[in-house]
Amino acid sequence: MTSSLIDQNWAAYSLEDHQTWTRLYDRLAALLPGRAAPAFMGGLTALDLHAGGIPNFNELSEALEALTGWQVVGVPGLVPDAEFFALLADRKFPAGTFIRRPDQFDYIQEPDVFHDVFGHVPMLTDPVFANYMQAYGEGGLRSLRHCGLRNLAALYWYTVEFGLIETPEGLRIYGAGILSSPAETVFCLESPSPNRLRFDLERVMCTDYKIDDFQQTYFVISSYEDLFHATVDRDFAPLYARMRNRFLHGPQVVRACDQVIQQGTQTERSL
Ligand code: HBI
Ligand code: FE
Repeated sequence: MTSSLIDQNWAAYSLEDHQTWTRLYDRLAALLPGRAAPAFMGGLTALDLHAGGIPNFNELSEALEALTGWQVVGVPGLVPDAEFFALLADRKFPAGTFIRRPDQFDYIQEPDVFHDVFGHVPMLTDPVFANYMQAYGEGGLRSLRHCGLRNLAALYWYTVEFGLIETPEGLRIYGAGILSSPAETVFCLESPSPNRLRFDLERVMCTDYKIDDFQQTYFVISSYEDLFHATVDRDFAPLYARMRNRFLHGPQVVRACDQVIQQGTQTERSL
């Protein structure tokens, strides 16, 4: 397999690049207390991620490796599925090295260094979540042989990117797609619009999702242990055979068998 890995070339970032990081960081940091999951907040602290500028991947990897054995490696953008899964299975998280332009401040489709590092890397300090990410990579490689990629990708979407977790203090965010967006960080917890449903593996894997707007449904896990065991203790082959790479439910649907925490009004959209 050819490799997409590139050097971060940290010294080449401009002052404006670092300032974009700082502005994004400051805006998110003010919103995180009481909204982000404790594991995410702990990760920010443990890795000393701060508003000072774009982190150096070598230093970040050293700190992360000491905690959970993960590393952060540079990529130019989206990498092919098989390579993406192989990297996760090897406990290497591929992070985009570029940063969004100032005019893309609120929304960008390709994962940049802010989304990948600020959004994803803190959760990799949690030992159980770190194991889930590796298991996801291993499952991803198997999904390619079973034509299950589309259904497995929905699992990534509704957990790693847009997941919520229940805590004694209330719902909290652990999904990187939310935590790198100031607007969705507030919307996902406070808006009456989206559904908030209890996580169910098979339900999630056959649910379609929006990639260009706030989510219409968020799935809530009870713990990272539950999420890990729901996936590793399970043979996905029969699931893939049943689902056949198709989605059965639209992104806004609430079903009679769902465990509903809150049924959304579906009245708010915005990006
Ligand atoms: N590449 N850099 C990068 N980041 C991703 O999240 C990513 C990817 N390639 C493929 C991919 N995701 C999908 O296969 C998964 O989301 C399922
Ligand atoms: Fe992401």
